[in-house]
Amino acid sequence: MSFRPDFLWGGATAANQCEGAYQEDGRGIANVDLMPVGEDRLHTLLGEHVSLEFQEDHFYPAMNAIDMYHRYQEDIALFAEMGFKVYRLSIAWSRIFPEGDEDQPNEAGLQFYENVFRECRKYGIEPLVTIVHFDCPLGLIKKYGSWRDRRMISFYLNLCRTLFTRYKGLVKYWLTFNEINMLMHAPFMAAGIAFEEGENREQVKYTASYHELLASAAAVKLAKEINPENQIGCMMAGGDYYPYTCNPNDVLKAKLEERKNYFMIDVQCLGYYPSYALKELERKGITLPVQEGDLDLLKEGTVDFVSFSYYLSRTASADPAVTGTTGGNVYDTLANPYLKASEWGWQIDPLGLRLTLNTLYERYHKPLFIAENGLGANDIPDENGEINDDYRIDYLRDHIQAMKDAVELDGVNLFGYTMWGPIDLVSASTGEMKKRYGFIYVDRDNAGNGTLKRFRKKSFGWYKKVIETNGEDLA
Ligand code: BGP
Repeated sequence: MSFRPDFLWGGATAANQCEGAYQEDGRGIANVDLMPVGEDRLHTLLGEHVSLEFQEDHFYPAMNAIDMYHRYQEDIALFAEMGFKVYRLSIAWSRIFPEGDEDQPNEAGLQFYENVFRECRKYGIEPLVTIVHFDCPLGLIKKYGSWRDRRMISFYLNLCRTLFTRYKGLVKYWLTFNEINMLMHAPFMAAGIAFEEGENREQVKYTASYHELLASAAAVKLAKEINPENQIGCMMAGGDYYPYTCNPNDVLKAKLEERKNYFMIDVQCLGYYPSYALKELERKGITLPVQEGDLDLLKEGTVDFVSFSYYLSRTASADPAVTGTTGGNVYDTLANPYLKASEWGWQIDPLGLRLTLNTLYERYHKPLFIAENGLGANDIPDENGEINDDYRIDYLRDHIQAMKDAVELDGVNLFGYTMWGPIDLVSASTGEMKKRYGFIYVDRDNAGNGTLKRFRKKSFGWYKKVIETNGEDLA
């Protein structure tokens, strides 16, 4: 057998992309609610000219999403039917602390997640909880400017303390921040940073990321204090960088690009800022607001395991004459002529997953978990209303084979896989519904029309068999 017998197979979602019910049971507004579909989405997620109020002529898909808030029982039953061992989901921070800085949590929000976890447990599904999957309560953005302000650490820790205490015995696996490096690429979407006129954006991003790293380290310590059984991971938007050619300049360029993504999880895994990052800060004239005790905290709060999302590899060239970019998870990359791409331009590279697993394992020697991987496609029901998504099966089969190779041939320690979006949900980058990832189809379109009815795609039965055979039968 390639995969360990207790390998955690499952799927991953994020609160704002599936729950909806954005104002129900005391939930507050968050950055993720304020990202409209259409041409204003991109600058908003980048933190430029962000409107902190809803605008009448815009459609905000997170408001209702796929209404999982009311349908979680039906959805978890479908996950259980596929044999899920794990379900990765996130907490909407503003359900628990509607403004973000209250002393006391909102009981209705806590009860909702307790119900969800109990529902998972009913089927023997292990919940894996992302504490923050991009969201930040609007109150914290307006009052403190979000993660630029050090006080965010204590608000975040309030949330963590509440969750670790309330769900002790129900939840054991936690991720402190989803795709933590995304803060550097999409600061408003990933961390609620709306830039002000004339401010030094690089400084803001590095300060905010410093605060998140301190918060993450403190959360790891707290989780262990509350329950030594807790296992805490970091989470990175992953994918190796390839040099465009074997010209050493391209090789160097690829390494430099890669570091921009690694420096944050380097801190979470190693417990200190790597020397290349310190040099980079020095060159840029950026200072970190270090206070007494911070560096010890980073050392004491390293993670137990490393999780990451993998959709694509990236390519870098030192030669400005090499142009031709293609879409990628939020930010573009040079197109790799050896690879095909999805309808959204994300290049499909299963071998890149094996390479990335190896890179991460060699870098940190910690257990690995693939927290996201999948294919966004515009599924069209056939004349019988069925979705024959063989393209999705092919994509997932090739990626699972690659991770099998990483385990079997390279000896990588991998303990779980949650594909992204087991049920169709709102796309983070575009806000579309038609960019579908699921095994389960949801009847809803980009404008929010549809019955919200769920039905199984062809890939549903395929994944069920993969789980049943612990990844042995991928046919
Ligand atoms: C990751 C996010 C997810 C998810 C996924 C797919 O960056 O963690 O929230 O959405 O990408 O991206 P998209 O929805 O843009 O297709």
